[in-house]
Amino acid sequence: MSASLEGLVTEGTGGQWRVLGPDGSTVVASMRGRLKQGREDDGGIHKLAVGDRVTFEDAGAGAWTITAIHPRRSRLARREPGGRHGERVIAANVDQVVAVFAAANPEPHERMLDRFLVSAEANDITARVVVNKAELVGEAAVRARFAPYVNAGYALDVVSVKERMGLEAVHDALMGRVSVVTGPSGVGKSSLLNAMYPGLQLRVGEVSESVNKGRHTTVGGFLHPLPDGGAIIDTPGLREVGLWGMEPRELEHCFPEFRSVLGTCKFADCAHQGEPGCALMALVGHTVTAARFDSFQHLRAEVAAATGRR
Ligand SMILES: Nc1nc2c(ncn2[C@@H]2O[C@H](COP(=O)(O)OP(=O)(O)OP(=O)(O)O)[C@@H](O)[C@H]2O)c(=O)[nH]1
Ligand SMILES: [Mg+2]
Ligand SMILES: [Zn+2]
Repeated sequence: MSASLEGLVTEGTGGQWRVLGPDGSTVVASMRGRLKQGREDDGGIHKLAVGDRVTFEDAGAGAWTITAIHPRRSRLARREPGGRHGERVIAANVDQVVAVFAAANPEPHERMLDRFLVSAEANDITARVVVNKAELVGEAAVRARFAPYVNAGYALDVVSVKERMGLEAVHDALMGRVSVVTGPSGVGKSSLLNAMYPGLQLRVGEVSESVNKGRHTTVGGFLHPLPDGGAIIDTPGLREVGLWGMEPRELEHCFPEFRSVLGTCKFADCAHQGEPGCALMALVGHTVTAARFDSFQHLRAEVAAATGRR
């Protein structure tokens, strides 16, 4: 009879999970059969994800079994296309999403940033924006370009790994929290994490996620515990987050700077597409930028098309 241990899921797909135990070592474990047979509508907790806290035990002969999944305090999930029971948990117990872009090389795409932020908002998870390679255009230019995000309420860190500028603020923001770090390839995510935590030794300058490209079932990621508490989760999942199953009404609330006027348009079903008395459109050019409003319209068209297909 072996003792039960508590651990943290750091990686896993295809039924095998890496679990970090209390002594700091990692074992490969599989879920006890009974857990696997849980139903979709039991809260989804039976579907294990990176970031989950679990109870596990020695099954003998080098094998380990996960016997319980602990309740989650949050999760980053995407709904599955076409299914109303469908949500796939990308990571569990996430405190924040850190969206990393480069000031240049590669050029930042605000539309993609907006998509990451909407994904975080839809899951009630805080998000912050980090812009690296600031030395390429200068800090002032970065702050000017990303001002709409600060106005929307997001924390913005302007950094340069190359010049070791701004790293301390990001370090403080990560400390003690579980952060999903995401962003396009080549912006310097691995470089940034290595600069703050040399022990991580992440590979730099390679397209590290290419293994997962085109495999849409693979939404697993890696959790790296941080030496001073907290962890970072590196997942390809968020990049593929479609906004399936989201209603246009729900999308509006995922833009924090829209919230104060939602529900106050002249028409209750206002789509904010030129209707008279639209309170949201009245903000464009003032507290809502044309670019963010444009992003909203694009995403709105996407969710409306997906709703129509269901
Ligand atoms: N100019 C400049 N280049 C940087 C800076 N930080 C990182 N780089 C370079 O950017 C390139 C990509 O860095 P990575 O850390 O591999 O980028 P990544 O975001 O982890 O990319 P993926 O793993 O593919 O998602 C490397 O050649 C780095 O040396 C910076 O502050 N300034
Ligand atoms: Mg990388
Ligand atoms: Zn309106």
